[in-house]
Amino acid sequence: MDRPQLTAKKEILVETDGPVGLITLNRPEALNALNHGLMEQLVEALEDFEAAPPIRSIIIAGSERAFAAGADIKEMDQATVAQMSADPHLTRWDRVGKCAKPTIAAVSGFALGGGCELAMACDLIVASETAVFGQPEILIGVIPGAGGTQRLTRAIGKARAMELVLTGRRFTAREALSRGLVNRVVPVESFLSEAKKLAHEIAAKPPIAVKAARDAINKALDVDIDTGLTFERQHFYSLFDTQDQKEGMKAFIEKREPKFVGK
Ligand code: DAK
Repeated sequence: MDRPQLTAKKEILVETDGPVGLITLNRPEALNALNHGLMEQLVEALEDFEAAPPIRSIIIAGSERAFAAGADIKEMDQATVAQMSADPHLTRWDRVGKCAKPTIAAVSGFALGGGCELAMACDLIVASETAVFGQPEILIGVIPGAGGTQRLTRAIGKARAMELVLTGRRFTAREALSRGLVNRVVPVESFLSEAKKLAHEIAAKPPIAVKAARDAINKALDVDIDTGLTFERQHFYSLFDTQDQKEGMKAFIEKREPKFVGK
């Protein structure tokens, strides 16, 4: 996996850059609207990267014009309740937020509806100055259905989430940054390279500790403080069973860079 590899899967492109896996959404004719085929391929690619030990972090990117303009409206306009709630469609959407490796959304252009939800399901978001976020589902007679009401509310608070979801108003990358929804806003020409830089930085860290940190941070959103602190402490102690903890502390004492092996 040393050299970049590129695989075309029709609706997505899959590439590796050393320890970083890159999934690029590839339906330009529909602004990367997330249809069943794309979601199926996206989850397949995520699972392949999860199963590949050399991959330590994963980027999900769109194009400059669109990260994703939402779920495919043309695929669901005539759907019944039974069709909408049928597996595996639903589980595919949930799968992204449950990825076992760190995920970064590289967002430029439209990130609307399911596109915004897909970005929020990732651990981190790098946005270009042209990124436009929004949950416009109310404008087409529904509400966010892939996490928008939950993740947006946790990220920016009830009052702001309420306003954005009830009006369907779009918001800019700068607004998203000021509300804590995205990690950084960068010039459009460098949104992917900045996401890669961040992905490589995380990929160089001890992976078992990275996973423990992600699990503990995610836990903070779901449980009371005492339960969260207990969870954190258990993960902290468990890391003393890893070679990377021994190496990390030894390297500090010996004043050298650590060599992490993922064990
Ligand atoms: N679905 C299907 N096609 C789309 C699309 C979408 N979401 N967004 C854009 N397109 C298509 C357009 O139809 C057009 O195709 P043609 O007409 O050329 O064939 C092409 O992409 C270019 O779009 P426009 O011509 O509209 O381009 P503009 O620059 O004028 O406008 C826009 C760009 C992004 C403002 C506009 O396209 C737009 O408003 N798009 C829809 C945005 C939206 O409402 N998104 C939310 C969709 S609802 C769930 C999982 C997921 C979801 C729910 C539940 N479960 C698992 C339970 C998610 C729901 C949603 O996302």
